[in-house]
Amino acid sequence: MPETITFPQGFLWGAATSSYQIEGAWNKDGKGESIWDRFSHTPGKIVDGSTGDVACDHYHRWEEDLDLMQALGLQAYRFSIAWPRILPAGRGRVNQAGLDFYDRLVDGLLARDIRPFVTLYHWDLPQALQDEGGWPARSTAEAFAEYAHMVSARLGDRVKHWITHNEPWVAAFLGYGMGMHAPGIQDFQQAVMAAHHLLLSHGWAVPLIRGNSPGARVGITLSLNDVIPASPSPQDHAAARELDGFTNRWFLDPLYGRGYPADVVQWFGRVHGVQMDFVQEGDMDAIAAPTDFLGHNYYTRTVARGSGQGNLPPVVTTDDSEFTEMGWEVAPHSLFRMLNRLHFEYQIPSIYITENGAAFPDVVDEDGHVRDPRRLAYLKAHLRAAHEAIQCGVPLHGYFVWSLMDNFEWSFGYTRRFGIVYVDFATQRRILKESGAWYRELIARHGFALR
Ligand code: IFM
Repeated sequence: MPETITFPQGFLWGAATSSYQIEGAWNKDGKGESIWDRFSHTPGKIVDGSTGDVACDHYHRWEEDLDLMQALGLQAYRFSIAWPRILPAGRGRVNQAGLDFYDRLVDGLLARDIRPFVTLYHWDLPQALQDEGGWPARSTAEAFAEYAHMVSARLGDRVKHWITHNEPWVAAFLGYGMGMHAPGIQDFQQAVMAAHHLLLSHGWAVPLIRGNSPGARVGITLSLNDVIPASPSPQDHAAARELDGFTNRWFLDPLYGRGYPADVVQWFGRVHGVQMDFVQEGDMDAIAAPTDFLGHNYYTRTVARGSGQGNLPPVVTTDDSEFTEMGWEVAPHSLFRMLNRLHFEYQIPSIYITENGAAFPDVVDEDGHVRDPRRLAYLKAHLRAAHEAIQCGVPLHGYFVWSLMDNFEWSFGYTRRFGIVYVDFATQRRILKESGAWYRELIARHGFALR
C-alpha cells in the first residue's frame, strides 16, 4: 500500500460554484428575474426562508474571491453564467453590463493563471421563458441556443472549456416533476419533456460553441448515482435497474448515441402515463453530438429495494453507513465504480469530476479556525477512489471540489455548508477551512499522504 498518492502530470485541480448560489445582485445592472428569484421569493419554498438576493455577494467581491482562488493554488475554476444577466427576457435584447461582468471575471482568472470552465446553465432560467412554458416547451431549447451563441461569441476567444448544462436530471425532475426546485411544478409528463429539451438544447449548442471558440473543449455535466440492489433478490435487482435507468441511463444513453432506454420509456409510460410524442425527427442525432468530455458530479450512492408497488422504489441504506448533513451516504467506492462504468460501458474519451464534496455543520472556533475533519476525510477518500480509477485506465483528467465556498444550497437555503472556505453570511467574511488548507497542500504536491 503506497504511503502517498500522486496524480498524473496535467491532472487539473479546481473548485466549482454556480451563479445563483454565490453571486447575489439578483436585480442589479439590468439583470432579469430568474425562476430561482421567483421561487425563493415565494414563501414556504426555502427551509430557512432565505433567498439568493445577496448570497456570497460574489458579484461585488469577485476580485477578492479570485485572490482567494489564487492563494489556494487553483488551476481551474468552474462557474456558471446567469442567463438572465445576459438576456433579461431570455432571448432578444442583450444586457451588455451582464456580459461585461463575466468578461472581467474571465480576464481576472486568466491573469491569475486559473483556467475558466464555464457552465452555461446551472438552473437560473429567465422567468420570462418560464412564463412561456419553460423547459417543457421546445422554444426554450431554441432560446438556449441563442444564449449559448451569444456568450461563446463574447468569451470564446479566452474560455476553452464549456459545459452546456449542469445536472439536467435535477433541473427536469426536481424542478418540473417533484416541485422541490424552481419552478416548483409537479407533473411527470412536463419533467420528461423538460429533460428532452435540456438535452436537445445541449446538442444544438455544441456546434455553435465550437464555431465561436476555436479549439474549445465542450461537454455536459451529469449527476450520476451508483445504484446498488439491497439484496440479490430479483425484486431488488429490478428496482435498482429502474432507478439506474431513471437517474443515469436516461441521460447517458441518448448522449452517447443509444437513444432513450426502452425499459425506462416503458416504465415512464406505465407508472406515470408519459407520452413520448414530443420527440421530433432528428432530435436524437442532435442530442448525440460528439463531445470532448463528460462532467461527472458525484456525491453518494443509492441502495434500492423493490417495493412491489409498481411505483418509485423506496431507497434504503445499510446500518453502518456514514451520512453527510444532506442525509447522503458517504460511499467513495461507488465513485470508483461509476468512473469505471463510464469508461468501460460508454467509452467516454475524457472525464472530469466537476463536483464532489460534502455538507457538514461547520462552526468557527474561538480561535477563529474552522475545523472540518469529516469533510477532509470525505475528500481524501473520494480522491483515493478517483486515483484508483485512473490506475484502471479511466481517462479522468481533473477534479473540482464542491464548493469553493459555502453558499445558497437551493431549497435548503443557507442551512447546508459545502465550502472549503467558510462564509460568514452576516459580514461576508471568508475563512479558509482546514479542508481548504489541506486542498491547497494537495494541489502544491499534486497528491497527498494517505495517513
Ligand atoms: O449545490 C449543488 C449544486 O448546485 C449542484 N450539485 C449538487 C450540489 C450540492 O447539492
